Amino acid sequence: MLAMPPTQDTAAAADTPTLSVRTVWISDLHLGTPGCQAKALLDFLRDVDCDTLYLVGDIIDGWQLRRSWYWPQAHNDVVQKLLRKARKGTRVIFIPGNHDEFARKYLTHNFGGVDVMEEAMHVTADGKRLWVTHGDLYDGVIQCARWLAIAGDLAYEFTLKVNRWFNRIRAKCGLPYWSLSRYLKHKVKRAVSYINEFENAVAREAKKRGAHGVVCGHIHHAEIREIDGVLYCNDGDWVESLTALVEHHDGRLEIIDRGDQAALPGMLLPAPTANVTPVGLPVPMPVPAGAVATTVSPDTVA
Ligand SMILES: [Mn+2]
Repeated sequence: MLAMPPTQDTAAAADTPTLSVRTVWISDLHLGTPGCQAKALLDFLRDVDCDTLYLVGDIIDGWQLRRSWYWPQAHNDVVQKLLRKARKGTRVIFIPGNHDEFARKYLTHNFGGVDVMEEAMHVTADGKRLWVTHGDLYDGVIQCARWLAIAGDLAYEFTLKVNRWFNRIRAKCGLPYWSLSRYLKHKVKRAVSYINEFENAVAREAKKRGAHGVVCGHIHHAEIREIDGVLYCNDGDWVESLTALVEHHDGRLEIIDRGDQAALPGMLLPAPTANVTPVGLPVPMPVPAGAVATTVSPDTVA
């Protein structure tokens, strides 16, 4: 386990949670990548107090860390904050995703108070049974064409990078933020049906398990809606949309959106960014089609 740096204690002592909820679900933090918005995430973790915290996959990005090591202090701070919550009595459950599949070797283990589980069945205060899974196991591309998933991941990373350069130039010209990923996603019909298939598949699986609903991540698009009688909840991500799913003490579910706190590294822009875009995915898209874009707003989906 990582040692806690001395600065951390002082920082942690200043914590004054302003939001008290029963449960928090976050996923797709992608710690270990430049895309991870660790500062905004840390602020959120400081603000929230909960009985149970689910880390719903793609927490640490093993795929990218293997390619090149990237681990700034802020990412350490996030890990420390999570472990601290576990020490202070929050039940922390980690359900690995595809980017941190290395952790699947440790299912049923407990590390520093964090339980590692393949999936979980959460019961809300008002008795709803919610099946919790990252979702990649129901993603056809990841299951059937791993090389394609990795290619899609590289393309996504590249698009984020291009997007940052592009908007830096726009900012210098006094133009507002414009999301390349969002543009691409609307251009790519296959992305829409791909997302649709994913959502339907996890909803079907939840039904099979006798759950009232499902909580997942993976596609980087937060949403609560009903699919064929199943409550579909996606907690979004901390790369672009900066969202979490919470359960209030009465069992009510809500998406917390910290998108207005997005910061693009190295930019002088005040960032209205993630408001505009709950974008894309680390998700494996057929490559030429603009591997980037996989989210879609409900109104564009049949
Ligand atoms: Mn994933």
